[in-house]
Amino acid sequence: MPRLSLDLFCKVVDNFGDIGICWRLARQLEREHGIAVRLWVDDMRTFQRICPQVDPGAAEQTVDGVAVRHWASQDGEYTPADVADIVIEFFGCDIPPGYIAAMAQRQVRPVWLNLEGLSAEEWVEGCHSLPSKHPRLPLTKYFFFPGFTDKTGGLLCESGLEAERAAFAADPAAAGGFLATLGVTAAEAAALKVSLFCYPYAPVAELFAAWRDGAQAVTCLVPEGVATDAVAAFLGQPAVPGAVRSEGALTVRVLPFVPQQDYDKLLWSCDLNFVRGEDSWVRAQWAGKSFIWHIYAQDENLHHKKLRAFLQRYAGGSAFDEFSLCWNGAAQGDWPQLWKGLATAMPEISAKSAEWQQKILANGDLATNLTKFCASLT
Ligand code: TRH
Repeated sequence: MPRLSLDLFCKVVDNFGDIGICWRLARQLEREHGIAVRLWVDDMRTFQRICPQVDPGAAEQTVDGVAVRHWASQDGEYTPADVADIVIEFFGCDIPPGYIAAMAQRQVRPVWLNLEGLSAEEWVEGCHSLPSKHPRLPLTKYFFFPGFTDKTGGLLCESGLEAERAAFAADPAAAGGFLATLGVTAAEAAALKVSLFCYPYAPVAELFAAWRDGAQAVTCLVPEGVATDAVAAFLGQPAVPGAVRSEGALTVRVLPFVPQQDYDKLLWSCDLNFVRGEDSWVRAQWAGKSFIWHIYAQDENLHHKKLRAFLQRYAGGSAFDEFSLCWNGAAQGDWPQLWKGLATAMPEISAKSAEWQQKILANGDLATNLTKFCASLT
């Protein structure tokens, strides 16, 4: 039987998350579900940042078994033979009109999905898998929502991830060895290790001051390009990879931006991870360590509602909630006190993570749920 084919269209909008999510999904569908995936990406340079094997100048290439196409324009002629069995547009990106016309001409119409962004809000359950008929053509598009309950599409999680993480955790030299490749010294690694990935408007300077004046030694590892103003202000020099400075109890070190597969190792190597957006937030939940989420800001503080919906589901406790709300500007607090509370609660928060993972994975992972949903429509 021929393999199922799938076209995944990804438009990169000023961040790494869109391609981060699509790349992860494409690889998993290819590897674990035997689907012939073609990933269409408009911004090959951003793709290359998370996946260095990518040649940003190539119109077509195969990376890690996945066919990658540079999605250079909305123009172009397509025939029904160009159209895959399953077509996914990520986050409502408009796929080329010529491609849509060819979809309508295909004898067996493709399954067409719009893969949406992740939210813990309740309304997601009501919208997941809803159909939307094309106004003119004989085509139906379905909305597929990731989520935290069995009435949603679940979260991206590779089948071997937990075994990989457990093997890393069981090897006493693994974390130190990995961090050493990023320039982290043994003395820095002996402190409480924190990775920092957030948007530029996070209260980083306030947190740095609390760490600097605190009793506990903290090493904060910041990938290049993250919170550059606050990091450069602390360093007293540009925030380039290798830049490092200690003051009081705090050491801040700028790391190179690591390939996506190494980003998991960074999360596994740290005691506390600050993550943002969607993909790093989900990875932090699989990492089994304490984490704090910086949500992408939206108009009228819509993101505060989304944050609260997650905090309620996650039930990480009052210190976790207070810190998270203040980190996201949804409340005001005293940073030394907030940090003291979070540091005390960290063992409890990370101990809870296995239970949380079990609960979420009971709903199935996103790639598996997506393939089942597609099969149910054919
Ligand atoms: O880049 P982001 O801010 O993306 C977000 C989300 O997609 C969100 O849904 C969207 O609305 C918003 O953008 C506009 O954060 P996110 O989702 O965590 O994606 C970051 C990706 O970058 C993730 O795949 C991990 C990867 N990464 C690396 O590969 N190396 C690194 O060093 C770091 C820090 C991240």
